[in-house]
Amino acid sequence: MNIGIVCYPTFGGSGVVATELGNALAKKGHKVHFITYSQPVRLDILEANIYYHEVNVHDYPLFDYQPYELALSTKMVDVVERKQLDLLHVHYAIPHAYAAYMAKLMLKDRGISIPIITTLHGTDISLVGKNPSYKKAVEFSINHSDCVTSVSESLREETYQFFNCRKDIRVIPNFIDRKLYEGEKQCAKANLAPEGQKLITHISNFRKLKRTDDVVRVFAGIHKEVPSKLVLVGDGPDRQKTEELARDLGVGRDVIYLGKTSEVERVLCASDLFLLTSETESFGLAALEAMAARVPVISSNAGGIPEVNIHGKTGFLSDVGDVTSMTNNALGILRDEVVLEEFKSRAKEQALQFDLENILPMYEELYEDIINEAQLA
Ligand code: GMT
Repeated sequence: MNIGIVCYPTFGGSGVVATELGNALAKKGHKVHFITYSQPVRLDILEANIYYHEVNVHDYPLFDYQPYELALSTKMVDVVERKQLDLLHVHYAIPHAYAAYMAKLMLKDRGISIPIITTLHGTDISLVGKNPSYKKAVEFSINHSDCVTSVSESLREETYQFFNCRKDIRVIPNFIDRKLYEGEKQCAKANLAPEGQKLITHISNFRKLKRTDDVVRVFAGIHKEVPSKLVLVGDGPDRQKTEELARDLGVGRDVIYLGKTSEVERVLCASDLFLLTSETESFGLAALEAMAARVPVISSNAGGIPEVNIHGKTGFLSDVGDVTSMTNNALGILRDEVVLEEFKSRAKEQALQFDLENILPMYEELYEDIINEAQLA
């Protein structure tokens, strides 16, 4: 197949999923064309079957806001026409699904029919999409996609609750590539915890909804009883606040900030516990990646997290903001090496259900269905 993928090229979960999906499709022999405003961070640009088409937004002084959607839909038309794409798969509804619909109309005018698949990732529905400034456009774009997928059952339900959605939304969960977590790799344990302390990890974009102050509070509770270090990966608006809280709680010296790094596996393989305290989370890809590296998860029970982290088996779930419960659950795992080992094994086992080998065929099947339907129409 000849597939167009539109996504955010940044470290965000939706961009990571889109890029890893494209990389995997290319390995299977499909031609994959990425249409983005800069090169996606995890893109295997030098591999066969991967093509990159940059969307150029011109900085014209008349505009306070440059018309990105216009540039994007024009680029989609251009790539579909020149590269004879079979379909466009857009990740994150805003503004990608909207721009794709415009591209579809423009292509129709030029005698080309192109099916559009929109994958909903979370904040495009739960946060940004509900904003009155965008809601009608998001609803319209979803209803005019040829197919809509969501990364969890929870996100699917939320979409039906908040939008007048006429589409049958297919759930295709996020995935990990088990191979990334196997074999020899330079685990960072000795550098991060030289005295054999337990390593507690959190990875996010440090936005308000991640509640990173809860991460620090839970860590402070763990630290009182178990020699430990907290590793924070990623960056975002709340990072400084989080750092200050760690100092105020007297644990600043045992918090390690790594910022944005692409060596996540080297950190995870050294970790004993992963914290995800989010207020809302459609799936929690970071938690799944931790589990793939045999790391149990202490999390909130928000959104789709319970579909990934199984309470009492791969970690524990608590109500959003219940720092005491999260701390007690963490200590319950960390205090006993046998218990910790059991949780680690079960976390890995659960993560393997989301292996790329199981999820990739779901997308391929969907693409084939959509292309066949478009040909019949
Ligand atoms: O979590 C974020 O803020 C990033 C966001 C994104 O769109 O890049 O992540 C969302 O998509 C991920 C991949 O599908 C999901 O694993 C995350 O749970 C989801 N984030 C939220 O729903 C808050």
